[in-house]
Parts: sequence; C-alpha cells; structure tokens
Amino acid sequence: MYGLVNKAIEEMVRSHFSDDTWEQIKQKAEIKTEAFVSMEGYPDDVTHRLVVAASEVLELSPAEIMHAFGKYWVKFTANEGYGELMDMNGDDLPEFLENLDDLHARVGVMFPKLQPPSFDCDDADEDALTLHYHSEREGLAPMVLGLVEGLGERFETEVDISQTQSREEGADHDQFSVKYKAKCPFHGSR
Ligand code: 1DX
Repeated sequence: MYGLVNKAIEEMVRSHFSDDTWEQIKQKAEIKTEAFVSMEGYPDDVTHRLVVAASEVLELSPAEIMHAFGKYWVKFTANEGYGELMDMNGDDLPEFLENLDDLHARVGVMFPKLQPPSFDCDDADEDALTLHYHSEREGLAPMVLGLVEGLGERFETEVDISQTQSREEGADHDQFSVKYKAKCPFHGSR
C-alpha cells in the first residue's frame, strides 16, 4: 500500500498517544525505515505488522485498531491534501459511497500502483443502503466500519453500520447494512 496509509497510522498513534508509543510500535513491527513516503509503495506486510504491533502495545484487538484507523483515515486524508478529492465525491453519505470507485479511479490515474477496493451500493433509500465491499486484501472489513463512521462525522450524519456478510465466514464478499440520518436536514440530505 502507498506510504500515505502507514503515515496515517503513525499520525493516529502520535496524536492519540505519544511519540514514544509510536517508537515502541515501530520497533516491535521491525520497521527499519526512518520515515514513510506518502507516494511510495510499501509491501502490505509493513502495514499488517504495524497493526499487529499497535494491537500489542496498546492492548487493543487488531479489529479495534482497524476500526479506529478507518475513522481516522477520513479526517487524515482530508487534511493531507485530498480534501478537494473528497469534496468532489459527493454531498452526502450515500452519494459519497456510491461514488467511491470513481474516487479510487481518479487516484489510480496518478498513482498506478494503487490496488483500490470496490464498493457497490444497492437497496438505497432515504435512510438505509446495503454496501458491498470487494478488496484484493483480506481482513480489512473492520476498517470499513470505521471508514463509514468517519464519513458520518464528515457529513454530520448519524450512522449505524453492521456487517451482514463476511468473507472470513465463507461469503463471496463482505457486506454491510448502513443506516443513516442527517443531523441537520438541510445538510447532507437529497
Ligand atoms: F469509505 O480494501 C472513504 O495503496 C471510504 O484494499 C473508503 O492500494 C474514504 F498519493 C493518495 C495516495 C498516494 C490518495 F498515492 C491514496 F499515496 C485514497 C485518499 C482513498 C483518500 C486504497 C488506500 C488503496 C491505499 C481499503 C482501505 C484498502 C477507501 C484504504 C480507503 C478515500 C484507501 O478513502 C483495501 C493502496 C489516496 C486516497 C481516499 C486506499 C490503497 C475509502 C476512502 N482505502 C493514496
């Protein structure tokens, strides 16, 4: 994955915990690189090791780390130069989710090593939709929970997301039920 992902993990740990905690995690994950470069590709294994090490140092499950990280990613990328990319992608939660593949396509033009996941929405109505998530990577479903909750914060929308199908349990792909309600009906409703 692009270094931007590892940098986001680093920033999440440094801001929520401390520089010292980050050094501990980095050491445990056996990361020799001094600093991650956003636009450089890194093996997925580096990210996996960071999540496992963070889970040991912070005494949280890997799923909890991924969940928190998904939420953090939405804020982090918005502040890291990708706010406009996000702004362009939709004015409310369901529209944003519907357009996620286009967002990844735009990023992929500039960064060809991107291995984007694919998101599909169906059964969308005023207050709920079914979200289908396809990825080449395994084990990232807990992150999707956080990503969608992060989008809820971004659009000031109450979100209730639960996983309804799991690839880990033999399903063809991960599937989620997403319920939402804009807190201010003049923002983020269609
Ligand atoms: F709901 O499933 C909201 O490296 C969502 O495989 C979901 O393959 C927002 F410059 C620049 C760059 C860089 C910008 F090249 C990425 F470095 C991408 C910014 C997406 C904002 C996907 C990150 C593939 C890296 C799923 C988890 C991975 C998608 C991560 C979240 C908006 C993004 O993101 C999987 C890679 C961006 C960039 C967004 C992702 C790779 C998402 C979301 N993905 C790199």
